[in-house]
Amino acid sequence: MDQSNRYANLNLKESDLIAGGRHVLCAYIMKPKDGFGNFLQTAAHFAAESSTGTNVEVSTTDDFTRGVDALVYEIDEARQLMKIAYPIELFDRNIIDGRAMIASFLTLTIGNNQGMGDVEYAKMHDFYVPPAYLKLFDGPSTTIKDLWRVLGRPVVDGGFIVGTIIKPKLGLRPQPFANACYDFWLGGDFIKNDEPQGNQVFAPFKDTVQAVADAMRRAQDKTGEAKLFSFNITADDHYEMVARGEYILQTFGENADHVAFLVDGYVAGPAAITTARRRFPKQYLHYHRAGHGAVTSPQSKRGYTAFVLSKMARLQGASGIHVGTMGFGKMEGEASDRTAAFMITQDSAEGPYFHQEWLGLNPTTPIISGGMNALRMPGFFDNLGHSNLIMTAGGGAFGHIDGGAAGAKSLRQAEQCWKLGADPVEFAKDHREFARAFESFPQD
Ligand code: CAP
Ligand code: MG
Repeated sequence: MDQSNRYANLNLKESDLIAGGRHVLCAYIMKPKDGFGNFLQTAAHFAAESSTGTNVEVSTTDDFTRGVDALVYEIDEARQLMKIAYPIELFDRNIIDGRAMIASFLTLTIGNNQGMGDVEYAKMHDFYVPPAYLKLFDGPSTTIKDLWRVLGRPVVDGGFIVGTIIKPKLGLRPQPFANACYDFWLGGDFIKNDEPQGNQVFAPFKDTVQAVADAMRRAQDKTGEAKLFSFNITADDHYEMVARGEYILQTFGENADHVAFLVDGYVAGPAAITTARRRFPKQYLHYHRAGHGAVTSPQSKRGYTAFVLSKMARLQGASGIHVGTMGFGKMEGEASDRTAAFMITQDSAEGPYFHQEWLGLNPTTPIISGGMNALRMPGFFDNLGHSNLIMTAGGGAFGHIDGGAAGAKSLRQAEQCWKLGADPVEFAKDHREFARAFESFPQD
């Protein structure tokens, strides 16, 4: 059934849609399946299935429903590009407070349309949020400024936060885990749980929390510096997440503001992010994106990009999100990763297809991680252009031949070397831990 006469209007101008302020705009790369409709017909069917329609006309349609149809307003078949305008009235809002929800945004824009019989593939590469809808999202309640404040640094350009992930990824019992924390904190600032670490039988959660709290107190006393820990509170059950967060804050006591909460936001979903954001608004909300590659990988032609994931995370209120290493680390990366790192930080930013004004919504920190070590950092910072961020290096710290503390110091020295524009070989002559990184890690 050709629905292009109803769900497409190529006379609509994007500038008018933006000026009208009543539409979310989404850009997709889409390929129709052979043997069905042409590009426009398939795009229109995609818009129908993503808003008010189905595969046949229904008798219950009335003028009002037609008024909230999603509309294809731009296509470029050669680039497989389609842009769809979604009236913001389509998106579900909370009954408790009228706030928006990412679950609804995804259900419509990346929902049934991912499995349509006449669509070979479709992937969202960018979206635009108008002010009337943007203001309904929570946005971040804490930012990197809160971490810089705890670290006793300037809250503007407080600089590079040297972080790690306690490795091995799993298997450490509570005391060896806390010992690794103490060791790293002798040289570093920030430690995170690895994404699967929680309440494994060999590392009971409460024992680990108590041991880490003690290690933090000892490391702070030893160094005279504040230290930070990002605890994984991810769970299927909202009340489990709350119970974990409450126990951590109670145990850390006077150091409660040294604690961030990590949520595996892709696998646990938007509800888990919002649980942490709303129940613990004072804690830095660390969005780990493990699993995102299933849809965001450049190899995937379905789903959405890592850029879109990062933009949704800022809307939801992530204080920081992993944005990849743009090919300088071990994980897949692409040019739009760099765009994502700016989109989530700036108040006025360009995306691959849309400009976005964030209207004062708090920024989200780029968290750089994945195969990073002292040797890979200068190239990475050259690419990004700044180091006002959190970098977590697990192997890059505990893989250092002199241990975690030396690994931490090598990471800090690597950033100093980049900032000074110094020659790494010359710089290494006066910085032992950085020099020993050359013996610890393969030179790419
Ligand atoms: C990094 C890491 C992070 C990845 C996630 C890991 O460890 O802890 O989960 O950075 O990827 O488990 O691999 P290493 P991304 O420092 O030892 O590589 O940041 O791209 O989401
Ligand atoms: Mg990890």
